[in-house]
Order: sequence, then structure tokens, then C-alpha cells
Amino acid sequence: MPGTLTESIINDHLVAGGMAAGEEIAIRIDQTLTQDATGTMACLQFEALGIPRVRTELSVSYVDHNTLQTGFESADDHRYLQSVAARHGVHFSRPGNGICHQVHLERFGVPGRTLLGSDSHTPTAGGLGMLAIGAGGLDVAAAMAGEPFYLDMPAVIGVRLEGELAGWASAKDVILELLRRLTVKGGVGKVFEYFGPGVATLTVPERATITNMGAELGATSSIFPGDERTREFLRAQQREDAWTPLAADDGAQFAQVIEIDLSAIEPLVAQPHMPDEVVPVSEVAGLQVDQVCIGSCTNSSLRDLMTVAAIMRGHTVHERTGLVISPGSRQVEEMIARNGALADLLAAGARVLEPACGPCIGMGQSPPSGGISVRTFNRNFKGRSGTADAGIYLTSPEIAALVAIHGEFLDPPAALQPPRIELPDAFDVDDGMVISPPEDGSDVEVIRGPNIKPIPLRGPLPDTLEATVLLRVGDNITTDDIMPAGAKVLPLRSNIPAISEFVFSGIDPEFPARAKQHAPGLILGGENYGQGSSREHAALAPMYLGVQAVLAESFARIHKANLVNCGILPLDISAADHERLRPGDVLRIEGLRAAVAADEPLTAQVVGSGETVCLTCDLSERERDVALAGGRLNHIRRRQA
Ligand code: MIC
Ligand code: SF4
Repeated sequence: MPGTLTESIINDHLVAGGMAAGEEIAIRIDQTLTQDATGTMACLQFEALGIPRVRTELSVSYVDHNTLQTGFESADDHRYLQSVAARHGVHFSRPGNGICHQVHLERFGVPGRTLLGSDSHTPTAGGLGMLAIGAGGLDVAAAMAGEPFYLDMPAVIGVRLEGELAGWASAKDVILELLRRLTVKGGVGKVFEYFGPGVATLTVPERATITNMGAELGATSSIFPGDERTREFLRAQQREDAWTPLAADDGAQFAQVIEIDLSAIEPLVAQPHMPDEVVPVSEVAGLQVDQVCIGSCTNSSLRDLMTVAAIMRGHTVHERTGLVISPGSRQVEEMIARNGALADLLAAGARVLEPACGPCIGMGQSPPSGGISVRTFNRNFKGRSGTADAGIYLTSPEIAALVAIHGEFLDPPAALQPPRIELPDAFDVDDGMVISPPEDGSDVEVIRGPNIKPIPLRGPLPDTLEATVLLRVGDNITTDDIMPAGAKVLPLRSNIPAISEFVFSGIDPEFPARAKQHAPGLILGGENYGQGSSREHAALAPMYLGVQAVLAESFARIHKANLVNCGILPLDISAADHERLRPGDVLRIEGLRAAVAADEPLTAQVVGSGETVCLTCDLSERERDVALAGGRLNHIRRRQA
């Protein structure tokens, strides 16, 4: 039967399961990617598995998130990551070499292969025709150890592109348009596969902007075919041999087809505080802006920065606005330095940072109180910038550059066309900042700093649970809400006891103390609970605080897997029961183990009221086993024993 590209890659990598949408399958992972904010945990977990050398075709460890180094913690983590990479056969991309997704696209991604990354924006490599998926650190550690990756077979949605972008419309607007139509939960359980005549009009970096932000739809992944444009990009990166032509078979059946006419796309902007609050830029014209940030794994390619430099050339940043630029990689930074675009940006008054995540994850450059910041990034969750009451707008590099000049949003001038940047025939290729592992790393000493604490483990699931509702939250709670990032908290990623003091700190600063006092505890969530980042800390830290289960109307994919892996039970609750329960209510569930094992609904008694609540545990057989064992590390160890 003719298949989609996604199905054909899955089929080539299938280890277990039937490929019916929604059913659990297991696939072989060819490459892994980790970054420093999730990577120390992933490497500690990999070490705990006791495998001497990674069993993938390629594993790369990047340092890009925790690069502020305001104390010894992050520097110690970098040293640990470098040494553990050398010991176990992992390539190490040094701090300063760039953002994992941008560097992976440039230097390592291979069309038709699978990539699992401990970062939600791993699907960026889908711009090259890879099946690239974000996951929690433990799932990536397991993949490094040669274990397959388990996921629900996604429904493959075809996005048919027609026409060509025109005027001020940019690749960013394509994905903002999808977010406008589908919302931040519209992609859960789906892969977005792009096809049609419009595909050939987009370069690989433009495609990568689109696949990157498929994460904001909640999608499992997003993918473009591997065509002549892919080949050109790989050739320019001196990697043409990695190319293979890839496309859906003629007559492939998509679960649904979404049509996008690129020529009808207009410049868009996502308003505070969600990436799906999308309106045309013209609707916010006149809004004064304090800061413009250009960068992040969404929009920091050579094409993006050259575009911004060309628009800024000869102008000075408006006096009310600051302009901050973080290039996506050292390759991008070096090339704009050599071709003069960097000089144009500096002359315009830009503040240029090192190639790293930087302001995207609140590592510096927080806007002023109540400030308006316009960013080419992918997430504008409340407080993520480091300023609780700032309003973050997400837009394209083209629009961001115009805002930097004018100090406010404006209807892009129709008379003036934005520059169209041609990609070079050859990028400057220099992998000097990637350290390849030695053939035999068994003598390498792994260096651990005092901030690196052992991973806490949970015991097996109890049979009777009496637990207190600690917090009730609404829909679309992000993992940034659960486990905030930023300059103060991120350096504690290797230290669960310390970082757990910040759980829910933006919503309820008393949460950690209350959780410890009332353990075991429950969290009551709405729809799409745990959307956004892949950070396992949003499960590990609540687990450390004694949270036993999360009761939610629905869950985001990666977070749900992380909860199970960490020994927290994700339970589905109806909207009516979510409404009815209150913080402080105590729920008692008997026969929990038997019900989870048999995949039966659970009845919880509300202690003291005589009321009951019906809960379901929607897990695969394998996940139920993991849940009973109290988490995936326990589960793997038990199997190994
Ligand atoms: C993010 O964009 O939120 C992050 C930081 O890259 C996370 C990973 C993390 O929390 O370390 C992600 O997207 O998965
Ligand atoms: Fe880094 Fe931001 Fe991309 Fe996350 S979204 S990987 S923090 S640049």
C-alpha cells in the first residue's frame, strides 16, 4: 500500500507494534541529541544503565542552554558532560558551538534516519527529512543504550503547500498560521508531513523554522521530503553523501490534509502568552516595543541573520528599543562576521550574544517591568523571559527587524520589499568545536562537581493510595509553569533536591512546602497538561516532593511519558470532576495496583464526603508495567536483574 514518508521511515525502523494510529509502537533510534539542561540527568541515567558505549549510529551532546555560568554549577556540568561523552562514545559540541538543533541540522542530520532528542524542538531536523522526535532524558538515555523508543503511532497529517511566499511573509508565518488554525493542542498524537508544489520554494533553513515550531502544536514531529533543495543544503555543508531522495508514495493516504497557499500567507504575530494567540501584524500596528530579540532554534540561521542585517543596514535601533541577537551556531556567526553582516548589525546598535539559547530560556536579557518584547523565538509563555509581567510577541526576523528600527509594530511597507537572501553554495565548515570520542573511552575519568546529586528514585506503586489534592490548575499548563527555567533555576538541573524548591513557583510559591507537608500528593490539571518543553524535571521534581499522581483532563505527549518514567501516575479525570474537586481534598484509592495492571477504571473516595470520583489510566501494557515498577529506571533494572 502506498505510504506517507513518515510511515515509510517508521516502517524501516519498526521494532514492535502495528502501525495503526494511536497504538503503541517501538522504533529503532539511529541518532540521539542531548543538551546540557536535560543532558546531565540523561547521562546520569545512561550511566545507571551500565552500558559501556552508546549503541546508536551517532550521539551528540550539546552545551547551549546553561552558558551564563553565574556560579560553578553549570561549568561543572559542562565538564561532567564532556568527560562522560568521551567515556561512552558520544560527540561533544562545546559551549560556543551553537544551539543543538541548528548545529544538528547543519552538521549531523541525515534524511530518512531517526533522531531522538532530550529537547522538545528536536523535530527541527525534520526540515532535512529526518524523523526527529523530542523526549524526556530517560527515554533518550535508553535509546543511547540501544533500547527502542516507544510512542503511540501518530496520525499523519498532510500539509499541502502551494504557491510561494511573497512580500513580508516568511516561513515563520506558515507555522504561525497553523498555530492560529489548530492551537497549541491541535497537534497532539500527530506528525505533520509537508508536501505539494510549494515545498520546492522553501530552503532547508526555512523548512526547519516550520518543523521546529511544530512542537508548539504539541505534534510528535513534523517532516519535509528530501528533495533537490535538501541536496543543495547538504552539498553546501559538504555532506552531500548523506542525501537520499525521500517523499511520500504516490497515492499515499493522509489522515487529513491541510491546504496552505503560501502566496496568501501574511505576516503574523503570536501575542502574549501563548504561541497560538496569533493575529496579523497589522492588528498590533502602533504598539510600542521595549526590546527585540533575534535568535533561538526557530530563527537564527544564516538566512535569518542576513535578512535582519540587510533590513537594519544604515539604520540605528530605535531609542526606546533594545536589539539583542543570538546566532544559532558558530558557523552562522563566523559567516556573518566574514561577510560583513555582523558589522552591519553592530553598526545598527545590536547587542550580539554568543551562539546559544540565551534569552529564549530566560538566561539573561529579561525585558523591563511590564515591558513588550518582540522575539523570533517559539515560546511566549508568561514569565519565561524572566520578567513576570512582560508581554512577549513572537514573529519573523523580517518583522522583528522593522520593529527594531521603528520602536513599534507597523504594517510592513508594501512599497518596500524585504531582501531575499540566497543561501551560499558552500557554508564555512569547521567542526573544530566538536570533540569526537576516543575509540576506547574506558580509561576516561568522569568528573562530577558538587552540584551533581544522585537521581531520586520512587518505590513501586502502592496498592492503596490516600493522597491530598495539592493544587488545581486550568488548561494548557506548560512544563515552564511546573518547573520554571531561567538564570536562577536552570543551573540546578543536576540537583533535584535543590531545583524542587521552585516547582510551580510562578503559580503558587508555597507549593513545595505544602507538597512536602502533605505527601503523598496529587495535582489536578485541565486539558493538555504539561505542554511545551521536554524537561523531565517537571516530573522528577514533583516526584521528589511526594506527588504520586496527576489527575488531568488530557496530557501532552512528552510530559505524560515523563510522568510514567518517573513513577507518577497520569490519570484521566472528567471536566466535571475537575471542577468539583478542591485543593485540600483527600482522595483514597484502593486496589490501585490491580486496577492499573488490568487496565480497569479506578474509583477514588473523597475522604469525609462520601463522594466518589471516576478515574481512568490510559496507558499501554508496557507503560502500565513501568508505572507498577515505580518508573522506567526501576523497570529496566528489574528486567536486567
Ligand atoms: C525549552 O525550550 O523549553 C527547552 C529549555 O529547550 C526545553 C528543554 C529543557 O527544559 O531543558 C525543551 O524545549 O524541551
Ligand atoms: Fe534553546 Fe529556546 Fe530552542 Fe529551547 S526553544 S532549544 S531554549 S533556543
